[in-house]
This record gives sequence, structure tokens and C-alpha cells, in this order.
Amino acid sequence: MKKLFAVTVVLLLVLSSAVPAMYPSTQEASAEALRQLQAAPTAFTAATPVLPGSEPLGPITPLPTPTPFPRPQTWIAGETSVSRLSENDRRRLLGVPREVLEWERLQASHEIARPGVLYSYPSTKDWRNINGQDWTTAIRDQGNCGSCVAFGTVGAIESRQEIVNNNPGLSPDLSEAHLFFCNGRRCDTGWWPSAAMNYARDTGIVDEACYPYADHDQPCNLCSNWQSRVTKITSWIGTSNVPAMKQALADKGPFEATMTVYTDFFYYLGGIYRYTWGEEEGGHAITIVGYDDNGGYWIAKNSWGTEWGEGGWFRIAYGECGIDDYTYIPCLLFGDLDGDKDVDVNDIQAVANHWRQRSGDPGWDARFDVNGDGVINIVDIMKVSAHWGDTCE
Ligand SMILES: [Ca+2]
Ligand SMILES: [Ca+2]
Ligand SMILES: [Ca+2]
Ligand SMILES: [Ca+2]
Repeated sequence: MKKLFAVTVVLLLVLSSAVPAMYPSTQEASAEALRQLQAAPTAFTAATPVLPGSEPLGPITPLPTPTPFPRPQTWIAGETSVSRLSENDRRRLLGVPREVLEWERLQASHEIARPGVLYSYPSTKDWRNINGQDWTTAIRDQGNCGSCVAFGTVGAIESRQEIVNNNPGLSPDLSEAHLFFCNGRRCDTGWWPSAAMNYARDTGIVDEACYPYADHDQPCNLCSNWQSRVTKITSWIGTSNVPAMKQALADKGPFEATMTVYTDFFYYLGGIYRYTWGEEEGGHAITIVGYDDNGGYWIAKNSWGTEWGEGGWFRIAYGECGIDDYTYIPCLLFGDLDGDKDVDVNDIQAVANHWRQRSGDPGWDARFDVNGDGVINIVDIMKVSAHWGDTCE
């Protein structure tokens, strides 16, 4: 008994010294860590997850229990705009069901190396700063609603709009409300990134002014001419292959990813995040906008406003919290007017077929006025020609 007491005291001392002083409450963190050390690993016993359109998968093995301590302290914790929220309100900042994370983890475990594929990406990429140009859009705030999947999807597509239009100042603002509420989603239950990507491909997403976002459940409420205001992606792929993710990011632009959020993530003020402390809170979707092989981290855009993290952005270590188990990579082509996933002579012919038409003319179709100046002419043909040979492959 005496020995047990001594061991407990030593353990407590070790724990209290391992807890960084920057935490909001060292005592709380120690107690939490001790509780976690004592807790038996919990097995995950949910039904076999099936994503829309996929075959049922095999049985799920239990989640590995995260190691509470010690972890290298590479980030700073403190009060943030979201750490002060109630437990319920904080969980509504998330919105990816656990089955999705489990399914992604399974995909990652099945991923096999692809011999013969040569990757040639740079050691770092950050779309927020390419020679001083910012190819991302502003940080948004999902508020008190589990709509992160809509924000993670839109964040990737908006960046790609800037990239394919070769205009870092384009600053598109697409409607997360359209994507989320017009698919019948609810703030409490969240969504799947695969379904959001499918909708962006098949139906498209209107601009923010057509359907402004508000953070509460609501019926779909689009503007009357919404169909002529949508932005569609050409296609998307999902992958568990990390080199392929970096190659796609370096060559084409940002994509969507999901992660498990633990309590400490709400307190993130900056640095390279690694899970250190707290309970599993839920699944979250974000946009990955860069990576750094030297530091071993991804650079990501969150949707919790600018008062959290590094001005709303964060860095997270490779492999941490399932961030790169599986990612959703959209493809957006400029000038694929016939929608066959490449830009070639047929697309140029499609513009030529509307030669010299002006806005308001009978048969006017704004899609062929690719520079949006109200007339279809040689400028539009040259703009499409500049993308000759682009594909989603
Ligand atoms: Ca920009
Ligand atoms: Ca928006
Ligand atoms: Ca085409
Ligand atoms: Ca034009």
C-alpha cells in the first residue's frame, strides 16, 4: 500500500512537470492526464461504416488509444474565442461523423505504395504566400453549427478558382449555406466530405450573395436565378497516398481533409499542433493549403474565425489526428466548356460557335464569355487556348 502511494506520488510529480505551464490550468490538465492513464482503452464497436455509393467494408478494429504524455511540445495553448464556449457549443464547431473518420482510417491502412510513380514536389508549399501572392480566400466562421464540411469544401474550391483564373485577388466567396442546407443537413449532425464534393461536381455552389450563411438550421433558400450562378468542380478524387497529396497540392492547389479533434485543439494559439491533452470531441473538416517537409507539418485553414489559432490558420504535424488518413482533392478546369474533363480543340470550337454574340442576344450563354466582358470574341478563345492540354488526371 505504501509502495502504491509512493508510485502514485512519483507519477503525479512526473505528470505535473510534463504539463506545460502555458496550459490554462496545470492542475486540471494533470488530473485529466491521470484520468486518461487510468482509463482502459475503449473499443469502437459501431456498425460497419458505409459511405454513400460504396460497398460495405470489413469489421473495424479498435481505435488505438492516443498516448496522453509525454508528447513533444511544439505549440502554444491558451484561451481562444472557442475555448470559452460551452461543451455543447464547442462540439457544434465540428461536424464530421465518427463513421467517416473510421472509414478513412481503414482506407489509409489499405493504402499500398505505388511502385513506378515518381513524385517531384518541392519540399515546401504555402498557397498563402507564393512569391508574395495569396492564392487563398479569407478565414470564415461557421459559428454555432456543425457545417465544417461545407467550409472545408468551399475553402478548397475558392482557392482553386483563384489559381485556374490566375488571379490571387479574385477573392471568390461561395455559399456554404447552399452546400449544407440545400442538402438537408442539420447543425447537430454534420456531413460527409465525399457527399459535399459530389454535390459541388453535379450541382455546383452559388455565390454567397445568392444565399448568405447563417449558423442555424433552416430550409434551403436560394436566390431565384441561382442556376446561372453556380460554380462547379470538374471532378474530385479521394486518396490516402501522402506523396500524391503533396504533388496535387503543389501542382494544382488546396484540398479538403478531416481530423479528430481533442479538447486541447480548442486552445490552440499557434505552432505545430500535436495532440497533447483532452478527450476526443469529434470529427472536423478543414482545408489544407500547404505543407513543409522540413518541419514535418501541413498548413491548414480552419473555419472558426480569426480569433483562433494563427489568425484562423493552423499547422499540424504529419499523420496527427488522422489529418492525412484520407483527403478529398477537387479538380477545377478553366475552359472545359464541353465538360469532358480536358481543355482541347472542342472547347475552343464551342466558343467559336458563339462568335460575336453579345450579352442579351438571343441564345446568349454567359459560359462562353469566359472573361465576362459581355461579348464573345478572340479574347475568349485566347483565354481558353492558354489552358490547352489541362486535364484532371
Ligand atoms: Ca486570394
Ligand atoms: Ca462563403
Ligand atoms: Ca473539354
Ligand atoms: Ca468575352
